Amino acid sequence: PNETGLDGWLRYAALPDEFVSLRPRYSTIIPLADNQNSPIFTAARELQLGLSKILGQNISLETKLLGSAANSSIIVGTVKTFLSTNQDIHGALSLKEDGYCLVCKDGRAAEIIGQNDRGALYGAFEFLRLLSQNQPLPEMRISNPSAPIRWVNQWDNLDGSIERGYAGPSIFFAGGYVLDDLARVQQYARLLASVGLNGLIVNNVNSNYNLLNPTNMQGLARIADIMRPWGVRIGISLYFDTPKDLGGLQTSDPLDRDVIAWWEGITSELYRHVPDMLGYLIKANSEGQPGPLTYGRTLADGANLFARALRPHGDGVVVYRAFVYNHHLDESDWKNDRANAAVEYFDGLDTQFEDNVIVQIKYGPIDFQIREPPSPLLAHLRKTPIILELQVTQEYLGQQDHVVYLPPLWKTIFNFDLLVDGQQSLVRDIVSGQRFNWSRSGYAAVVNVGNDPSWLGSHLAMANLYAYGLCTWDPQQSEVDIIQGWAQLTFGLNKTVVDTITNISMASWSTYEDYSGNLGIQTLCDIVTHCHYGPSPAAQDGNGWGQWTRADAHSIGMDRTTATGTGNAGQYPQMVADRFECIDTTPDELLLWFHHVPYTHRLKSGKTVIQHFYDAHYAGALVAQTFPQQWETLRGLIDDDRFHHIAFRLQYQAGHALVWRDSINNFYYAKCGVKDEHNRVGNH
Ligand code: GCW
Repeated sequence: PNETGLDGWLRYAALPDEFVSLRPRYSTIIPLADNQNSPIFTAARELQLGLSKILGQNISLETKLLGSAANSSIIVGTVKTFLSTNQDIHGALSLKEDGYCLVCKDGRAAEIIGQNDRGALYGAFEFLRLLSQNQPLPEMRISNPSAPIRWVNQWDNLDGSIERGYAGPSIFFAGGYVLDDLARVQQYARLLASVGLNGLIVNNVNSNYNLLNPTNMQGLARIADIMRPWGVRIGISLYFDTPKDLGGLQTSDPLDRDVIAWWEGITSELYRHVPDMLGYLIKANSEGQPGPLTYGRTLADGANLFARALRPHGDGVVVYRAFVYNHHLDESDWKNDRANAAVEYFDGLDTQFEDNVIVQIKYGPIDFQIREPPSPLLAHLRKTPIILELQVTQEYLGQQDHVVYLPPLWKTIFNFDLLVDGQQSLVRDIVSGQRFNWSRSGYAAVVNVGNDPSWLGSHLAMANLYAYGLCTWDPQQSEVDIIQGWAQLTFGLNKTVVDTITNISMASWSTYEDYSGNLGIQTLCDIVTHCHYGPSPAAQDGNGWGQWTRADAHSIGMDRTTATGTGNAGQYPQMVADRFECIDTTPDELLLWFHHVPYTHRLKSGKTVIQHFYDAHYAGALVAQTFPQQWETLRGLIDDDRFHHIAFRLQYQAGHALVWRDSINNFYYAKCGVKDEHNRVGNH
């Protein structure tokens, strides 16, 4: 058996005999499609594979409906192809893009009807998921995604390295070119499709113009060809100065006629290679990258340049990142605040973008911290649709060496009510397009898989990729259900296994927050060496990045109020702004994000800030010590390879949690001199 992890949660482990005997025997699988490359055929082949592994049934594929055999067949197709065979498909007519309808008749035959061919594939994966989990098959189930855009962003470089990748080199590139062997890319597309993800940006937002050389264009075509049968379309990140640096032009000014013509040419060339390209992702005027501001133009001028070049070629979009800020910010000015940057830079631009521009916004105003409020920019764009950017890669969150199951963090953002115009405006309803009537909006997550057999460097971290797909499909799905389902698919149905993985995962985010940065102070990891790993509270001030805590001998926290601080609280809609403006109505977990207070300030919990720091660090480190012990109970219940791989990481994490605890506690004790009520800190 393959226990290396390449199949991730798609292992299709055999069900125990007593369960298999209760399942129907299927006679045939019938894909209703003409084109062998259609995801409908992929669905049929996947069903064939899954049924042979899960139920031990070897079932043939037929391309025609065969009279009475249809009674025990699994038929997979789209609304259109079902209608063309004159079948009654009742409920499926109301499906949304990418949605599917599962109909399992009398427990014998099954129909999997996609709104489009991707939907058919998603329905097939759902069917196989239910079988693997030994759940009953539904008489009829309709399922639609919450948003049309459900993408991943790779931060892969042409040389094969991966920015913020923790699992070996790229599966896409090496030595400046697209790899010859793209077998892993196909396996990756399968994983993405299985959780409803439909797009992928292939290369790092810190992009390299050589991506557009002729050899790499052919390489992009090969990547697109491999992913297409899985319903995953590709797009690319562009380097703004490519006209100058690759095209030999004098400028990359977005309003220059030659520059415009140059991008039009490149875009046509790209569409010749990738006819269904998603479009472009642009990081510009950010962290030293060139952009329209370099040429005295607006961000909208920059985005519209690409939007117009894409327009003649179909439904391509420009995704323009809102991550624009000055990374040489002066901390001595108490009004300066990186968290204000996105709203300031995009001020007044909402109506200036072409209608195929989408703005991609990181979930928080700074940068993927352990806890942030939602970005205020999420409440400012009404006409321009958005993509919410998450990270599956755990850049600041332990880099896959610490287990941090992310949906509980994501839910704090999805469920946040921004109260735009005083009306309910949950972030998830803004992102879905519902709140402002957008037809194309959704989610992207940075997913830095590498060629390690575990994909992310840790088997447990794969729960976050699985969960990301399920959350974009339905952001209201319970995070407990998601982790239980993932554990069953990945490790089998044993209850101890599922419960233990669920317990560790559900405790993991708050545990990591407890032993890293509390009360909204940010993660407190090393930002000086730029590695973003391990405790380094001193690094949080005196840097140009604007990731500050303003900790001195007496007080700590960013004053982001309008009255006395940076005014960031005032960037939120009025009712939210009022809440964050005032200490009494700011929740404890975001206190230091919005307020600068003495270490002895009392929280709503009754504890002082500094005592909370001390206690949380002891509590978090203590919980981390239980992870290896809990895991130990699974010895012999799962395969040895993965057991040891995870045991090793949890043991390491338990140790590193102690390093975190003592580094942070000793640092703040040395700064403020306030004693720990329980006499633990400073007594070593
Ligand atoms: O989180 C920061 C990372 C950079 C990254 C940047 C971005 C790709 O530290 O590595 O660059 O954000 O999102 O553009």
